[in-house]
Amino acid sequence: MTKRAAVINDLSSFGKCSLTAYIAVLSAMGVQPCPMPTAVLSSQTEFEHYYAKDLSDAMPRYIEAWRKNKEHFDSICTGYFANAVQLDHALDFIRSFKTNNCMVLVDPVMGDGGSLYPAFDAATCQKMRLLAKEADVITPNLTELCLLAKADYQALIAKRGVSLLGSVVAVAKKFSEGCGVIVTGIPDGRDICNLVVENKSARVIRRPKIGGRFSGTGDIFSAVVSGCLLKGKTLTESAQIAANFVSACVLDTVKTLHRPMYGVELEKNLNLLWKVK
Ligand code: PXL
Repeated sequence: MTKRAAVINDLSSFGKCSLTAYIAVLSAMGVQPCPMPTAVLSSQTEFEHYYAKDLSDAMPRYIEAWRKNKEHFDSICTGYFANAVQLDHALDFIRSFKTNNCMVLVDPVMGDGGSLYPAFDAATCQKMRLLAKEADVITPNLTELCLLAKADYQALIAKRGVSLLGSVVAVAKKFSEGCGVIVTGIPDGRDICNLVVENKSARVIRRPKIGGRFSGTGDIFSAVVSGCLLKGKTLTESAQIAANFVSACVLDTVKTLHRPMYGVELEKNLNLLWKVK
């Protein structure tokens, strides 16, 4: 039977992030995405003008309806939340629907480049820590890892090379307590690294850095990882496939006249995911 993933994330019309990324990626991988939108936005929040409709009130109603219909999920993936209350609803969701055969992936979307996104504050960070503790796998970027583990981002980023990666492994191990961690998008010279930390082991997945920062790449990465894990891949294999896919999308993007906040050339590369067995 086709596997199902509940995806708790926002729906942004421009930016190719969150639900638009997840729905495309999971569908291409033969997994049914079941979206629970946390908010609908005319575009992601980096655009100069955007409209956002908070769907906090809808979340408990989805949970109630899905509970009554006895729905089940092979995976639960969480992403962007518009406020701290939504994190309580997500915790409730996980406690209602997580079974032994259900993989929980928390992408602790909170910030990037050392700063928080507009909707986030200390209260949301604290709740995100609780949510991350429920996860089998988390996919923070460096900023988010530091927020989760209460580590100093500036001190970490000031280190370079082996020293930076070694320190990130130590922070990730301290926070994770058994869950798999992929720290995404760590800059290292001309490369961009993803660090897979699992059961005391650590692997670096290194790809050449192409262009600057693009909207949605973290969401595309996490979506590919969750699709791969549902296909039985290991965490390291999943991270490698996701890194290759994001690189292919970015490579196509920089060839064209592009605007980073509009995201990457996702659609024309989805065929690469059909082949993931
Ligand atoms: O890709 C992360 C993300 C998700 N959702 C919304 C965002 C962002 C990043 O800015 O604004 C609405």
